[in-house]
Amino acid sequence: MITPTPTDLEALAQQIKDWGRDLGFAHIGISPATNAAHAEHLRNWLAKEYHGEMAYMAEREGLRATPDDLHPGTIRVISARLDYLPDGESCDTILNTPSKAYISRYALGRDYHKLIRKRLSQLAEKISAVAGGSHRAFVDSAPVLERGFAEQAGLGWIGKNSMLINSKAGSWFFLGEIYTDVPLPIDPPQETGHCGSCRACLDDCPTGAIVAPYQVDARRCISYLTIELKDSIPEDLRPLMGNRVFGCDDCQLVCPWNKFAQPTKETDFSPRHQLDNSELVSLFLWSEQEFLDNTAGSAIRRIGYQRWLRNLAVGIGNAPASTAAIQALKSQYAVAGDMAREHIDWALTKQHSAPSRHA
Ligand code: B12
Ligand code: SF4
Repeated sequence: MITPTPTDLEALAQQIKDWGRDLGFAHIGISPATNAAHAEHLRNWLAKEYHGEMAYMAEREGLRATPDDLHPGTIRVISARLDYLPDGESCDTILNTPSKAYISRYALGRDYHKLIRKRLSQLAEKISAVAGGSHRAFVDSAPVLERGFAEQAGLGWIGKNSMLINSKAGSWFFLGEIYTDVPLPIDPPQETGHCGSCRACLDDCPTGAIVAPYQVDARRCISYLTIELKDSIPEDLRPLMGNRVFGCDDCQLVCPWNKFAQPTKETDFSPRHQLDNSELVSLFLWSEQEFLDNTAGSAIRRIGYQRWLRNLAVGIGNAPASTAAIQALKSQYAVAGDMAREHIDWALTKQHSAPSRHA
C-alpha cells in the first residue's frame, strides 16, 4: 500500500481534475463523505411521501448520505459533471406545437448511465494506479445523494427547482461520483444559492410539482408520471401534461441561469430517430418491435412499450382533434394492455370533445 504525502495528494487531486477533463467531464470536485444537511432534507421529503411509488428512495434512505455504509472505507466523494444539452429542434417550437411529442433533452440520444459509469471507472483505475486505494463509481441509480455531494464539492448550488445549477453552465448536466478511501484534499463549496427572488420554476411548472422552493413533490412531476410511475396517470394531472411524453424540462427551460449552458460535445447525446421533432401520432403507431429497435441503447427503453403507449395517448388526448389521431388511437387498441387502453379511452373522449385542427 502506497502512503502518499500531503504534497502528493495535492498533486493527485489536480491530476484527477486533468484526467477528468480529458475524459470529457466539465467539472470535477472533491468533498468529505458526510452530508448531514441533505440527509435531513431527504428525511423530510420522504416523511411527506413526495417520493410516491419510488420505494427504492425510502428503502435505502440510510445509505444515501453515508457513503461508508455503501462502500466501506470511503472518506471522500469525487463528484463529476457531464453536460448533455444536445443540438436539435428548439424546445419551445415543440412545446408550442401540441401535435408533436416533447421528449426531455436528456433522453434524446444514448443512455447516459453506461457512458458515465465507464468513464468514471477509467478515472478510478488511473487513481488506483498511482495511489492504490479502493474506489467505486456511481451514476444516478445507486443510493447516493448526488446533488448534495456535488454541491459540497463546489460544482454548483441547489436551486429552487432542486436542480444543481452552476453559474457558468446552468443545469443541463448529469452527475456521477467516485467513492474513494484516498484522503484527497477537499474542494470548498464554491457557490451559495443565486436564485434570489426568482420563482420562475415554481410559477411555470405545468403541474405545480414544485410545492415550495427546493421541494419537488415527485407525485406531481411529469418526469415521475411519465418515467417512474408504473400504473395509471392520475386523471386530474393528464390535461396539465400537454405533449410532454417522456420527462419534462420546463423548470430548466425557464431558469435564467441556463442562458449560460453550452451544447454538449458528446455526439452520443445527439437526437436519434428524430425524437427531437416527431409527431405524437407517428411515435404512437410504432409497433412493439419498432419501439425496441428504435430505443435500443436509450433511456426511453426502460419504460417499456405499454408505458410508452400510455404516455403518448395522454399527449394525443391533449392535442387538437384530428381524424388521424382518432384512427391511431383506435388502431393501437388491440396491442394495448388494460392500463394503456384506459388512457386510450380517455384520449378518445378528449379528441371527440376537442376543437378540431382541420376538417
Ligand atoms: C428520484 C430522482 C428523481 C425524481 C424526484 C426528483 C427530486 N427532485 O427529488 C423525479 C423522477 C421526479 C426526477 C426528475 C428529474 N430528474 Co432526477 N433524480 C432522482 C435521483 C435518483 C434521486 C434524487 C433525490 O435524492 N431526491 C430526494 C430529494 C429529497 O432530493 P432533492 O429534491 O434533490 O432535494 C435536495 C435539495 O433540494 C436539498 N433540499 C431539500 N430541501 C431543501 C430546503 C432548503 C432550504 C435547501 C437549501 C435545500 C433543500 O436537499 C435535498 C437532498 O440533497 C437522482 C440521482 C441520485 N442518485 O441522486 C436523479 C437526478 C437528481 N435527476 C436528474 C435529472 C436530470 C432529472 C430531470 C431533469 C429529468 C427530466 N428531464 O425529466 C428531472 C428534474 C425534476 C426536478 N426538478 O427535480 C439529475 C440532476 C442533475 C442536476 N443538474 O441537478 C440527477 C442527479 C441524475 C444524474 N445522475 O444526473 N428525478
Ligand atoms: S420537471 Fe416539469 S413537472 Fe417536474 S418539477 Fe420540473 S417543471 Fe415541474
